[in-house]
Amino acid sequence: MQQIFEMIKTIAIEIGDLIINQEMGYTDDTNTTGDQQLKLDIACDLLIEKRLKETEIVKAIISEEKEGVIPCNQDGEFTVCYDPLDGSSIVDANLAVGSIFGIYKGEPKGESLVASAYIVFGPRIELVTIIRGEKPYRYRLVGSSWQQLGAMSIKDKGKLNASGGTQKYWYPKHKKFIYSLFDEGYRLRYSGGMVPDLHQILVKEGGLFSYPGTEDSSKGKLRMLFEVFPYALVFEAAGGYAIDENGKRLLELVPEHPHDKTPCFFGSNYEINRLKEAYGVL
Ligand code: P6P
Repeated sequence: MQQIFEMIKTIAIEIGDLIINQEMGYTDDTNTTGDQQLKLDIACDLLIEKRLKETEIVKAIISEEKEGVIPCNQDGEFTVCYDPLDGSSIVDANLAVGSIFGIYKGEPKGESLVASAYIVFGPRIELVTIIRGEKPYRYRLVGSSWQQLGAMSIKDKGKLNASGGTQKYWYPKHKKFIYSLFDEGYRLRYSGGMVPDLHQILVKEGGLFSYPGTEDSSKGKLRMLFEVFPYALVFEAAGGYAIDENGKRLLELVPEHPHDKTPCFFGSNYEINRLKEAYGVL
């Protein structure tokens, strides 16, 4: 697994350069999910594809920006599903964005996720890696070397409420629940980039990130293989919880299609129990 993590460190530095130097602007293309693609999306996707093909233990890759499975190394062991630059549409506002990697052994699904990693491109470049059964570790790029900042953990209760989705389309039970947290004094911390928004809850050791099903999109917006499962592994290993709208562990879900989405809730014990109560799945 370290071979993949080391390559992701190389990818982090190279994407950091692309974010600074790559010409912005949209292409005429859209990805499988129908999102219009930025030239930066394409550049990051091609870079990651190239680097993962050079990584012997990678058997195949699936990108959020492309349809289908791309074969890499015949003797490889792992399938890497990745979102090359999540939140790229907010780069023009100079907000933090990130890259997300799910490392699967066998058919990609929640239970075959054996490791994950994410890179945060913010005021500093940071990386979190995790192997199933171990703690998540946080690293920061200092000059050209990576400084390990220790294991990440989540407390029983936090203070942050990262509430995603268009409020106009929230189901009444979700709106009532989210506002009940604000009535308890939770602070809204939501940038529209799931990587920095989830990283903040992990670094601040608690809170809730929610991207629910909504009246205009019953399965929400976030994709299981590239976004949801990798973070579910991090949150559970840090002592938090990661569930869907039925109170089921996200890592028990099986997508029918590689780009399938799911409502998702990540957070501390207290907030997740409050959500289960509000959704009637306690
Ligand atoms: P909304 C970015 O496009 C993204 O996929 C995630 O990074 C983020 O959490 C979500 O969309 C934001 O979506 O509907 O809240 O603006």
